Amino acid sequence: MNHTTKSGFAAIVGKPNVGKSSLMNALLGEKIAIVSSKPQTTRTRILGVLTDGDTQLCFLDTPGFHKPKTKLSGHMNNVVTTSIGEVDLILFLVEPMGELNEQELTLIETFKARHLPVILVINKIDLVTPEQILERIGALQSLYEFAAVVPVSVTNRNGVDIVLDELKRNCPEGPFYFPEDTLTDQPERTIAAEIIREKILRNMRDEVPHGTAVVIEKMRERDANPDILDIEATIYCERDSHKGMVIGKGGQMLKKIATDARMELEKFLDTKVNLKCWVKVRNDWRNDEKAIKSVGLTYDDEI
Ligand SMILES: Nc1nc2c(ncn2[C@@H]2O[C@H](COP(=O)(O)OP(=O)(O)OP(=O)(O)O)[C@@H](O)[C@H]2O)c(=O)[nH]1
Ligand SMILES: [Mg+2]
Repeated sequence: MNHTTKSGFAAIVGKPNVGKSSLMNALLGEKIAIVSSKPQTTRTRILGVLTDGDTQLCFLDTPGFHKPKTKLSGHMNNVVTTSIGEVDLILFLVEPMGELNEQELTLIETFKARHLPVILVINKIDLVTPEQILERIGALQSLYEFAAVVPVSVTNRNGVDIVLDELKRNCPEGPFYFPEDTLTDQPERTIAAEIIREKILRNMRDEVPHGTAVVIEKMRERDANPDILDIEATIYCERDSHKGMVIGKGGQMLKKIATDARMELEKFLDTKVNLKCWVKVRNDWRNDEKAIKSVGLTYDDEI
């Protein structure tokens, strides 16, 4: 068979909250990465695979690149720089307005060192005027020679197909890395834990959700009724006072989080789910290497 295929890894990078995970989900047409209005939602590298005709694109959604404040955020930033070092292409996401921050300028310096094709995605254009978009494009093009510049609104699904065209155009030739029906390498347990964490992020305010981690203790079809999947999860938080807030008055907050999570889990796993969540305290776990490891968040060098 003399049939040329294209395949490549593309890292999705940018500062926190610019819409990286939203864009990956939109490109894949499936939600595999959680999304919230709070910065630093994504904590690890999330693989998403899109096989479209002769091209296979392997996306690495990464945590927002930021000024690290805890050991965990150091790990998160490492995921970004390592990913940039391992891919064929970069999708660099920026907001449509405001100044670029120090971390974004650092990312651009990293691109220069790697000589990779970088597709600049200006996201959230639904929030600005066409004049502001043009101004933004000009300012960014003076900093780097991007392979393409695509203004996008993931929310309105505006421009997402153009990003896909540019990815295909810039993708190198090569054999597929994964079977054609692969979507992600995340185990169902990991996705389940992330869905619960997303509901914590969406239901709670301030610093509490950032200090939580979710571990699935059990995920099993019920012996007496295999149509029901029993899931047990522990929500770790970093202080006693946070535990109280996660549980809420009369257990209301935890109930809301668990109900929201169960509904999405049932849709995602296409089965009835019985979800039990416990809340435990692990003091200042985000600065404790052992604890970071035990909740599965150490940075792993391998794809
Ligand atoms: N107005 C607007 N909001 C958007 C758009 N795309 C994403 N968002 C919102 O931006 C917020 C952040 O989205 P995420 O996809 O979680 O951002 P991220 O870059 O992955 O964030 P981190 O994982 O924290 O680095 C969410 O509230 C999204 O709904 C867009 O095109 N327009
Ligand atoms: Mg994200």
